[in-house]
Amino acid sequence: MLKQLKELRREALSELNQVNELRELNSWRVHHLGKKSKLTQILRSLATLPLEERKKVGAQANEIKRALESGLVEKKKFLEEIHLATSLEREGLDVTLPGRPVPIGRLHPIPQVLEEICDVFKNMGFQVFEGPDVEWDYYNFEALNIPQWHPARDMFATLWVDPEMDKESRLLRTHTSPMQIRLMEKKRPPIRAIMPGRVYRYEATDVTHESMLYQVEGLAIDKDITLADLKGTLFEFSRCLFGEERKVRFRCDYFPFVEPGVEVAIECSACHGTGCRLCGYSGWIEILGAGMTHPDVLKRGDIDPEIYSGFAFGMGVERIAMLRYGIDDIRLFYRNDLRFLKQF
Ligand code: FA5
Repeated sequence: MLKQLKELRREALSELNQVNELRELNSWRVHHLGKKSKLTQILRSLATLPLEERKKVGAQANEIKRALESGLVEKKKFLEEIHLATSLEREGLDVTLPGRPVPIGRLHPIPQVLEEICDVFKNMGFQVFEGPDVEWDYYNFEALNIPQWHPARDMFATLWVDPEMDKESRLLRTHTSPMQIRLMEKKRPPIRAIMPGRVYRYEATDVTHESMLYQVEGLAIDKDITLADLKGTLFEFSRCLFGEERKVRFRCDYFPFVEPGVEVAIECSACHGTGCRLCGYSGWIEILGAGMTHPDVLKRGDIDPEIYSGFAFGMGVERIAMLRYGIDDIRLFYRNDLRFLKQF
């Protein structure tokens, strides 16, 4: 049994030497000093041995137990120190390292162009007003001479808030023109206002169409306002944004809330008027609808059309940004590709 104890001691201490981790050390402890270990079993069997042998074996077994226990304590201390040192090294903060640069954010190109547009009109004496994205049928359609039955409703593919439940017919505004009525209800002429905001259309996207876009509505009401004032204002706008050289086209168009109505297009920036995919091979990109405010619309705003006249326009900000920066696909603006957005 003494020989067996000697072998046990050698084997245990040599295994302890190999241990490199605290988890392994625990397994070693269970194996060599635990209740089921050989050493414990020998210690338990001492009572069955004859007295002389019991003394010798007992002394040796206890000496081995103490040696293993002190080996365990030392090894544990050693491994804990190593563990602490490596985690300090890993988590340590080197205050001498240079700081990491924080990337500087920038405005998305659409708000940038929106700001430019607003500045041009502010310089011409227009004030800025804003209104709700969720609008009533009355402001978006009825008050603009587009009653329920009117075919012009088809011009605006509408997203209704809840067509089944909502008896009051709320919708996501399809254009910024409802702001014309809201403003007339609040302000008396003379009015010179621009009203920027988001509008929504239930339509498929392509290179020049998005389902969510920004518009800037313009409204001027005063005595003796004429179509010449509208043309002058829009030509000046184009001159400020696109320069003297860029061609502007005025054409008749129909909107129920203006009479007469016009459509304004700018020479395509991609092909300079020769025709390309972007402009549908026409050489022009339509940027806005406009016209002289319809007398019935003025009346709904409680403004006397016998005394006052006005003009209004509604322009697409994304289309203007495309022309400004020579971008040939409107969908790039909202794809959130940083490689694209970082260029502005
Ligand atoms: C209107 O929205 C009228 N409210 C404009 C108006 C205002 C007319 C005041 C008369 C008086 P229209 O649907 O054509 O009109 O849109 C105006 C401009 O918004 C267009 O010229 C175009 O630049 C832009 N636009 C319209 N639909 C889209 C779309 N799906 N994607 C991108 N831009 C669009």
